[in-house]
Amino acid sequence: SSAVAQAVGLIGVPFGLAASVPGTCLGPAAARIVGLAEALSGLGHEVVDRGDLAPVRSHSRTSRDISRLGNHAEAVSHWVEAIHDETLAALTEGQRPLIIGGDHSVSMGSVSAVARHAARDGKRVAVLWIDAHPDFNTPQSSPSGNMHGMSLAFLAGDEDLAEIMRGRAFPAILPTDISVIGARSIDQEEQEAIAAAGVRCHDMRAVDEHGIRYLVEDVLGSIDPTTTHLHVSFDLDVVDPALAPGVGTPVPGGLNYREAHYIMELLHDSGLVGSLDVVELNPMRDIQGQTASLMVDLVGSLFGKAITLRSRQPVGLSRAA
Ligand code: NNH
Ligand code: MN
Ligand code: MN
Ligand code: MN
Repeated sequence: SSAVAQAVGLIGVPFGLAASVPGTCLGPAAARIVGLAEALSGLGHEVVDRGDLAPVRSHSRTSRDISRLGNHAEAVSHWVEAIHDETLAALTEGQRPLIIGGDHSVSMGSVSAVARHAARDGKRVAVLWIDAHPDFNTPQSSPSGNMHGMSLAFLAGDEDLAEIMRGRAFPAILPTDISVIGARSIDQEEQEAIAAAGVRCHDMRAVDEHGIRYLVEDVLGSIDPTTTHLHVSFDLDVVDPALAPGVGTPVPGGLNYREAHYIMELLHDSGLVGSLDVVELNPMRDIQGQTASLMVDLVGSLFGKAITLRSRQPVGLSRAA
C-alpha cells in the first residue's frame, strides 16, 4: 500500500427521521460494536474517528417554514447542514470521508460537501448509488413524504429541495454523472424523472443479464479521474433481505453475497473511490447483528480486503483513460 495513503475520516450520523421505520439512528452504534474502525485499521488504514454527530440548531427564527418538503423536514435540514460541515472539514483536513448512517438523507449532507470540496480542486463529482431504490423522488412525486427517498433528487439540484441547505448553494451533480446499481423498487413518477434526466440506472434485471463486472466497468468507464471525484453511496437494502434483514424497507430480489462484495472489490481495485457513505442499517430490524457485520465486511472489501492476493488491476478490467 502507498506511503501517502489518505486517512479515513469516520463520521457517524445517528439520525433516522427521514425513513419510515424507526431505528436507523442506532446504525453508527451497531457499526462500532461490530468493529468498523478496527476492520479498517486491520487493513492498514489510518482511521480518524470523528465521532457521532449531534446537530446544532442554528437556523434563524425568521428562516422559512420548510415543512411542506416532507416528513420531519426541519430536523432533516438541521442534520444535513451538520453532516455537510463535518464532511467538508474531513475533506479539508485531507481525509477520505466514510459516513455511517443513519438513513439515506445523510447523503444530502455528505455528497453536497464532496461536491463543494471537489469544485475547489476544479473537479466535479460522479455518484454511484447502490440501492434497491433510486431515491429520485421530489416533494411533489413522493408517495410517502419520507425524505430518504429524495436524496438523489436533492443532489441533482431539485429547486424545492434546495431549501434544505437554507440557500447555501453547492454544485449540483449532473444527472449524467449519476449511476444507480441494484434498483428494484421505483415509483412511477420517479421512473419518469430518472429517464428524463438521463441518470444511468442499472436495475436488478441488468444485474441478471450482464453481471456485476460489466455494470461496474460501465460506470467506471464513464469517469475521468483527472476531472472527477467518485462518491459511492451504499444503501444496505440493495442486498437481498435474506442476507441483510436489518433495514427499514426490505425488497425481495436483491444482490447476493458475492455480488455485493464483488462491487466493493472492483471499486477498490479501480482506486477511484474518494468518499463513501453506508446507510439504512436498522439494528431494530436486524437478526443477531448480521446486517451490521455484513456492513463492516462490505466496507472492508472496498478498503482492500481480498480473498486471495492478486495484482491490483484484475486482468481485463479496463476503463477509459
Ligand atoms: N421510494 C420510496 C419513497 O420514496 C421508498 C424509499 N425508501 C428507501 N430508499 N429506503 O432507499 O418513499
Ligand atoms: Mn482535497
Ligand atoms: Mn436509499
Ligand atoms: Mn433503499
